[in-house]
This record gives sequence, structure tokens and C-alpha cells, in this order.
Amino acid sequence: MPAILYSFRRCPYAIRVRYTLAILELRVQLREVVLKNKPAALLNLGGRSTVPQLLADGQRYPESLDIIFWAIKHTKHADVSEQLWPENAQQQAKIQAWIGFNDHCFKPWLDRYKYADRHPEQVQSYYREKGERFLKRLEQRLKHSRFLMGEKMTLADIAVFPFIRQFAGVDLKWFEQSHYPYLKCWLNSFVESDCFQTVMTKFPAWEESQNVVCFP
Ligand SMILES: N[C@@H](CCC(=O)N[C@@H](CS)C(=O)NCC(=O)O)C(=O)O
Repeated sequence: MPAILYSFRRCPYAIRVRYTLAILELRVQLREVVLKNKPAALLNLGGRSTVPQLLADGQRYPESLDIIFWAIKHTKHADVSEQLWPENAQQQAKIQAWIGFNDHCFKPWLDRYKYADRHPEQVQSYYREKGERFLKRLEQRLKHSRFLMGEKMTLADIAVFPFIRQFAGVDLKWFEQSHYPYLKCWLNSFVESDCFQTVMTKFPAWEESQNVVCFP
């Protein structure tokens, strides 16, 4: 039986996981979760019940990055996995730095920008400007190469783009008129890809009694 992935379609952490699985052609059983009504099977695992979570070979992987590294290890496509996560330690450190900045510095501003009404201590544009510091960094980098680590896509790109997509979606009109040409081109290369269509396939909420749904 393939591994089980608890996922939520629009969650950027789950999107980065599904994108990696799709690119590495690693098949899992997908369990689409409604966050307001999490299934007992997920809650009964105990501890955190965030998505994505993977259950594979009797092990639990409760973080998106754990799942991505599980996929890197288990894919049959060693060439693609080497491209996404090169063996070179310096390259790995740079990829981790992009992801770390995204997850720990940018994401909190993205949340405040998206849910500015829950953070009335500042106006929404204040949070957007804070988030834009990361957009500017990305733009600077993408001026010089197609992807964050050079001419080839790596985990840095896959792990970051779903969050930039979410940032853009908060106020699409603003994003469209903003001056980030290289960033927009990079983002479009993901959201317009066939892989992304697969990643964003809609599945009904998983129920214990249903047939297995495989992804990709
Ligand atoms: N650090 C986690 C974060 C996952 C996360 O926060 N997921 C959100 C959905 S986007 C979630 O499950 N929220 C519901 C909850 O916190 O109970 C990861 O990388 O997987």
C-alpha cells in the first residue's frame, strides 16, 4: 500500500509537498482534509494535527520538509532528486537558507497581510511592505537566473513559490501592478505548469469508508 498523505488543497505547505511528489512521480494515498473538521484518523495520531502529514513504513512525518526529504530519498528518479537537492553541502545550505527565510521571516508577515483584520494594530499595507522585503530579495536573485539557485529548479523554488502565490492572491490587482517582473515570470512558470494543474486537482474531503485515492 502506498504511504498516506493528509493534505489540504490550498495549504502552501501541502502544495510544496504535492509539487515535489508529482515531480518525483512518487505515489501516495491522498486524504483531503477539511481543517475545520479534521478526520478522527488524523486526530487520533495524537500530538499535532496540522497538514501535510505523511504516514509511511510505520513512521510519521509531521512537517512538510520531512515529507519532501522522504520523497527525495524514496523516488526512483535519482537524477531529478539530485537536481532538486544537490549533494553539494554549500548548495544545500543556500537552499535551506531560502526556505528558512520564507518559513520563519516571510510567512508571519504573509499571515498578517492576509488576515490584517485580525491584526488591527497596523494597517494592511504595513504588513504588505514587510512582506515585500522578501519579494525584493527574490526579485534581485531572479534577475540573474531563472531559478533561485541558478538555471535549474531546486527545492528552494518549490518550497517558496506557494507562499508567494498566496501573497499575490491577497490583492491580485496590487500584485499585478507591482514592479516585480522577474518574480512574476518565475511564479507563472510554476502556476502555469502541467505539474501545478495536477497538484491543484480537487478531491472531496476524505472519509474513512471511501475507496483509496492516489496522488499523483
Ligand atoms: N510547519 C508545518 C506547518 C503546517 C501548517 O501550519 N499547516 C496548516 C494549514 S496551511 C494547518 O494544518 N493548520 C491547521 C492547524 O494548525 O490545526 C509544515 O511545514 O508542515
